[in-house]
Amino acid sequence: MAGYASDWRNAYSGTPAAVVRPGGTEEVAAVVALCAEAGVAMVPQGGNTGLCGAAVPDHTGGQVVLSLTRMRRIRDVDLANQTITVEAGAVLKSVQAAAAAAGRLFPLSLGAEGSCTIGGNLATNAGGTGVLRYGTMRDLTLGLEVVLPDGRIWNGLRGLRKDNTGYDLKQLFIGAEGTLGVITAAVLKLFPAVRNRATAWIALPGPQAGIDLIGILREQAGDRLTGFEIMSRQSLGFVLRHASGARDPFGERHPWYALVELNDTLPAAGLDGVLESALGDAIGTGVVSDAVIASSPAQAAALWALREGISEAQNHEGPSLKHDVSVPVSRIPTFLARTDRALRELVPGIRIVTYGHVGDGNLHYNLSKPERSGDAEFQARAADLARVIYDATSACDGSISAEHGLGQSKRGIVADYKGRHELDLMRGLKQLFDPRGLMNPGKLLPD
Ligand code: FAD
Ligand code: 2HG
Ligand code: ZN
Repeated sequence: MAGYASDWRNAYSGTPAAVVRPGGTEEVAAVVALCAEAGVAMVPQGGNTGLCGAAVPDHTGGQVVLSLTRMRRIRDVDLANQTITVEAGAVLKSVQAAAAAAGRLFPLSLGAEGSCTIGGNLATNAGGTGVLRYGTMRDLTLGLEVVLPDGRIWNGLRGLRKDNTGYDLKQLFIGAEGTLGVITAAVLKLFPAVRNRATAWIALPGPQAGIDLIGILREQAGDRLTGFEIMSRQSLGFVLRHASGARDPFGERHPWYALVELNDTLPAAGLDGVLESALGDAIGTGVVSDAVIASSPAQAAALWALREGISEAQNHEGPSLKHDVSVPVSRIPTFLARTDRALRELVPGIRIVTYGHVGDGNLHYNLSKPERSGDAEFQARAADLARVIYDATSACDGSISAEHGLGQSKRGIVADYKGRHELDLMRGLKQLFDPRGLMNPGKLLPD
């Protein structure tokens, strides 16, 4: 059962009572009904790539892991309706491939796409690198099929873009981290296939320049701006040190970098020209220090690998204290300047690995220990460091979890950053859906 008992990073582990792998919705319902009858807690699990311990059971030996990974069928592709209906255990990459085979795009894209599942993407409201243009999983979902905590099946598999018949129940299960029921299938939106892309790696003097560049690109490329990722030199440095074949696109070091992607559905959209002209203007005004535009899909993939490799590379540098925050885009430069300073005062020599989906205001503000410091010594400071980051996030009207969720890691501390009435309503919903508290207990909600 080892693969189901701990997460991708081995940061969280537990002791399952059993691992159950149903092959269809009726089987999920039967398992859930049996667990409910016996009063046994359940932990829904997909690809187990989550980063906050939400898919891992506790240590009591009393929780059943309910793995959806056998349920991976593509049930339907409806081209006229621009939808795809898939089972919850389908791996994201296979859903992207099924859409492509039908001449369409399913736009959710993230580093774990070869292993994470649609059920996990829904339960965490996954974001990733295409949110700027296509939105998060909430925006990409039209309908759900869910097994409720008592074993009843709710068939909400409606492929409708308009439906004003009351509360939008599917949105409650999205982002619920498996605490309200088990998602077994979903109707997802498809988009026209992308036929033209332009990708650039850009050197920036600082985060403010990144924000200015987003403005220039929005003005000149409109909604062709699909991805805008930012990375500090520290983040790129880890990738260059640990990822095989990684190469710095520039001869000299720069403090910050951006990775930009434009896309279009027209084959001859001339995106390289649009990007070249916008970057030329940005270089002229000192917003951008240097830039390279990928001249082939292989080169674009190599640039994306530098970005996607940060998470893995940081694992080689000892414990990575992850903070997945969002603040309004306009406040990012001030937020970073103040918080970087406060963190360095608290732990001199700390290595701050800042990167992420800055176009969405979402930063992965991850911390590595100072060179030559011990793992345990650094871990002992984790709570103090998190407090500095979350207080600063809150002061900027931000969120302490932009995309990974609360799971085990942030469920306690969230109580300090959400209003009492909001938490009361959340607890009320949990009580309504799962009065006996059997669905993924110990996750998301504070005690
Ligand atoms: P799991 O880890 O198995 O589960 C996650 C949560 O969903 C748990 O609470 C679990 O109980 C619940 N769950 C799973 N399946 C179901 C179901 N069928 N019904 C109800 N609840 C269910 N996330 C982002 O948002 N953006 C990123 O860019 C991103 N990049 C990543 C890069 C790497 C290298 C890694 C390792 C992770 C990344 N993640 C990212 C985090 C993670 O991949 C996502 O949260 C993903 O959506 C989790 O999917 P999963 O199938 O692995 O879910
Ligand atoms: C990403 O954007 C992921 O690369 C993972 O959300 C971030 O590992 C992390 O902290
Ligand atoms: Zn991310």
